[in-house]
Amino acid sequence: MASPREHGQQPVEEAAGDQQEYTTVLTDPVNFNVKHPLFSSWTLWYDHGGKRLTSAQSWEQNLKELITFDTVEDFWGVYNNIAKANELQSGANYHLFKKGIRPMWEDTANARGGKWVFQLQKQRGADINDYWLYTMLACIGESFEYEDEICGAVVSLRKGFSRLALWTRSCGPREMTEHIGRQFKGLVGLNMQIEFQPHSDASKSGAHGKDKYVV
Ligand code: MGP
Repeated sequence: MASPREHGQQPVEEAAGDQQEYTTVLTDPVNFNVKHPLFSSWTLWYDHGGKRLTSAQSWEQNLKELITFDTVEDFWGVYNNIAKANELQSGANYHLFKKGIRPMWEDTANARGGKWVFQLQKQRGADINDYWLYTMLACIGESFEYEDEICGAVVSLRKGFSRLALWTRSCGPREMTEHIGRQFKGLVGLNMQIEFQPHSDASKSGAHGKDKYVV
């Protein structure tokens, strides 16, 4: 079981391996041009859904890697210059994943994992933008106690509804997975039941129906 990270605990200095000091905008108060580093680099992917897919390979061919960023400023630069989630065409998805994790079940980081998921009806179109933004901020801000469990998130536009999913590295223990689900709801301000689905069920590779939780 992964151990929870204390909120606000900052691994950057350890990772740097020396006594490096934090760099902030105040480091250069004249030029005021220092960017705020994220804990990790994140990659935004897009797929348009498009034509009916017949194989894992053709599904993957639809995936486009848009950009990787590792600062707060670059995140907002991307966010402010791409289509909002509710402007995507039906069938399309944005995927935001830690750099190095492909947004697919087959990636080793996802292969034994699953997703916390909820749907909104189409008439709540604008709400999905807020939920997607709060989800991305929770991810890049590494706000989850079981941070190592978080692989990424996906927003999906479909006919009549939209869907948001938080992908985790594993499906348990139950206590940990449910904790992540409850924290996800709190961080995005969601007041409805959400469901956990193991990827093995979605991919039908050994679907077993267990590890299905609700919070
Ligand atoms: P989906 O978009 O996650 O489900 O997957 P949805 O929205 O219920 O279905 P849709 O038809 O309305 O889009 C749709 C299909 O995309 C799956 O049945 C797979 O064929 C393919 N697919 C999706 N994902 C996330 C993966 C993946 O990670 N790997 C592979 N190989 N195929 C995937």
